[in-house]
Amino acid sequence: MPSILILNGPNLNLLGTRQPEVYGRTTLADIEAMCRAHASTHGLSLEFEQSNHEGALIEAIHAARGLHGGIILNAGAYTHSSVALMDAISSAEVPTIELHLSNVHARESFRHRSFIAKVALGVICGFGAQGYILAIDAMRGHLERTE
Ligand code: CA2
Repeated sequence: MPSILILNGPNLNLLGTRQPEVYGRTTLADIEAMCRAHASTHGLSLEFEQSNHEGALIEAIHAARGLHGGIILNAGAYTHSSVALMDAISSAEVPTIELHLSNVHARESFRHRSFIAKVALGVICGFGAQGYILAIDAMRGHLERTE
C-alpha cells in the first residue's frame, strides 16, 4: 500500500491553543499522533506536514508525485482563495481528499467556495479531528480499489 501525505495549511499549527469554541482543544500534534496510531493498525505509512506558506504547500504537493499514493489536504483558508493550490493538485495527479475540521458550509459564505473541491477525490468536513481518521480510511479504500 503506498504511503499517504497529510498536509495542513495556514494557522493549523495554532490548533488547540486558540478559538477552542470553533476548532476544539485537540492540537495538531495530537491529530498527528491519532493518525499515526490509526495508520499503523492498517500497516500504512504516513507523512504529516504543516506550512503557513502557499508556496511550501505547492512544493509539498509537487514532491508527492511518485512518493505518495494520496494526499489528505486541509488547506485552511487557502481552500477558498488559491487557484495555485488547485493547479498544483491537478498537475501532480496524486488523488487528493479535501478535509476540514469545521463544517465550512455552516459558516460564513466565503467559506462555501472551494477551489480544492474542483480537483479533489472528495471532501470531508465538520467532524473535527475524527475527520482525519475518516479521510485516511477513505483514501485507504480508494488506494485498495485502484492498486
Ligand atoms: O475547518 C477547517 O479545518 C478550516 O480549514 C480551518 C481554517 C479555515 O480558514 C477554513 O475555512 C476551515 C482555519 C484554520 C485556523 O486554525 C486556527 C486554529 C486555532 C486558532 C486559530 C486558527
